[in-house]
Amino acid sequence: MTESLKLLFLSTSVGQLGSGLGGGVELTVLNIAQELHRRGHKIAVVAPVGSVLESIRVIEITGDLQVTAQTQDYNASIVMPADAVLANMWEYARKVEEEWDVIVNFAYDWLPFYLTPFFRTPIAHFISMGSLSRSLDRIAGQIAAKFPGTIGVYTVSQAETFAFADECQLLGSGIDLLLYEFCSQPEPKLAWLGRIAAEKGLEDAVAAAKITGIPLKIMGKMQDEDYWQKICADYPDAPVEYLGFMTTIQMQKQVRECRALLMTPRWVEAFGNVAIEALACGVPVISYERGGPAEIVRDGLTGFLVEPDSVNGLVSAIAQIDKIDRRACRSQAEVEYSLGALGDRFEHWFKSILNLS
Ligand code: HBI
Repeated sequence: MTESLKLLFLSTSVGQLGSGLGGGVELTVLNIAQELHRRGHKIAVVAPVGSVLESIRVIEITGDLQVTAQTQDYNASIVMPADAVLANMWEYARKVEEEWDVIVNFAYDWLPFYLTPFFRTPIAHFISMGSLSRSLDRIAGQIAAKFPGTIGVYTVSQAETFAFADECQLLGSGIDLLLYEFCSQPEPKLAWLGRIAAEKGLEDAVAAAKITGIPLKIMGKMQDEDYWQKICADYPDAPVEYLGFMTTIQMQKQVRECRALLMTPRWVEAFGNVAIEALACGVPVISYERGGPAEIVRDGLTGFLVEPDSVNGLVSAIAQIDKIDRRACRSQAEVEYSLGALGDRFEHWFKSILNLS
């Protein structure tokens, strides 16, 4: 048993943990907090008021949520609301920093990076998306140079969107496999999971459902209502159903019965937690060969990688989906994406920052 570390996590700033507004990083924060807590480390998570994180201690902070980075222009100025919850979260961290061994930032925002040199306690930054803004690229590059080894990312393709790719610790992701039940006999339906927003390319999955006539079950946070309404107007008779934002248990009950998960990222998806959630249920993943999913899916073995933005590519992959052995999907999740493997990578990262490993 290694000595236990005291780790203060500062959450994403765009929504309460549990709301789905924080997308995949919400699951990442929960899984890492739970796994490191299980190993005996002391964990607390600072997050916007209203956040819930199962059995993990949450310190709730009031204030205005941050504007989401992916809706801003690359050259946009840094936006800070008047009573920014992000600033209030870091004001709290400044007050208590002496009580912690490492402060871990999960917000994709300029401020935590800017504040880093003013703190005595080491700060680890987990960057949860690819390059989206000049201001973040610049400040994160400065921190990567000044504090080597303190920047963590999910995947190689995500790191490569930044000039400081070589300085990034590759941490991947992982899930609690006990929550996902293998299904060997799927029903004739497909799944699409994720925030309903333009960067996720949902319209292509809807188009593929229309062409194949196979019902598509859509689950995830309704982030951009206008975007969804436009899809419904463009594809009025596509066999699709929006099931809303669900808990992991509810979501996997639906997904496990599907013949495949469709992933249609328009952007460089940093990881794609939904891909490993599907694999854990034995569900093959059909994804554009772009970003994180391209590093997860074993083409022809646990799903298919398709030419990016090609609806016809999705359609021909769907036609071959029975070639995939669903047990191979589950075993890939077990071998590569367990909580234990994830916990090892993060524990090693924190200890290397403290020069303990
Ligand atoms: N935008 N400004 C900002 N800050 C975040 O922490 C943030 C975001 N957009 C999306 C997001 N976080 C998460 O949904 C992704 O990191 C997964």
